[in-house]
Amino acid sequence: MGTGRHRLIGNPGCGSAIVEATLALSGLPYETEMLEIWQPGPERDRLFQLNPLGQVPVLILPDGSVMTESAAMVLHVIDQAPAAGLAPGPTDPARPAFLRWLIFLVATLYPTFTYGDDPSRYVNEQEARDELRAVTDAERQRAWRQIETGIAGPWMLGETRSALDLYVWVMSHWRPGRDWFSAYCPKLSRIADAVAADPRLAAVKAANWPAA
Ligand SMILES: N[C@@H](CCC(=O)N[C@@H](CS)C(=O)NCC(=O)O)C(=O)O
Repeated sequence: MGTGRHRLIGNPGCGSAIVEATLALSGLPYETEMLEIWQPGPERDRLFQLNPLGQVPVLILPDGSVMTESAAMVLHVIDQAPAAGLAPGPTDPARPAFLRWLIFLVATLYPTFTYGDDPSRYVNEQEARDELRAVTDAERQRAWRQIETGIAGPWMLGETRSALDLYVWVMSHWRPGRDWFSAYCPKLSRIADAVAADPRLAAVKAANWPAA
């Protein structure tokens, strides 16, 4: 059964914040439902019913259908709100770079968290777990540095703001953290700061990082 608006399932500070920020800037009506995803219980059970991977974000569309994968959601929201300035249009010269970095963020960078956050899911020995954490942390830093080198600023797409900047903002809160970005990726650090200062995102910021 549809509710007439998009319903975002998430957890504060998680990747759901990327989609929440995208929805906030889109002007589309939406609601959020924050679930306890890390501890066993009915909320985590609900998440697994919606997404067999047990990951947020999950987006329930107005017709009641369920979507997973943040990049798919971002592209879907952009389709629904093409005038919101969240991505260069199909014929814009900046479009290929938008697609490239969007896929890079979810296919190269995000999995370093998937495999590094809880290595005990994948390997048994403590030594192997420590190694898996270390190599995924190193791969992530390499990926961020590649982006840093590949962009001109002030935004991910130069003069064109886009949803890519929202990924940078949210993910800059995660390992290796804001201080590392300031030290090694100053362009990305400035993007994160500029997005954080956007008054249209004040509610998203307060909901996801209440102490910040
Ligand atoms: N490819 C997914 C990755 C989503 C993901 O890894 N989400 C994390 C939170 S940031 C999660 O739900 N982790 C919980 C778990 O793995 O148990 C996307 O882009 O949406």
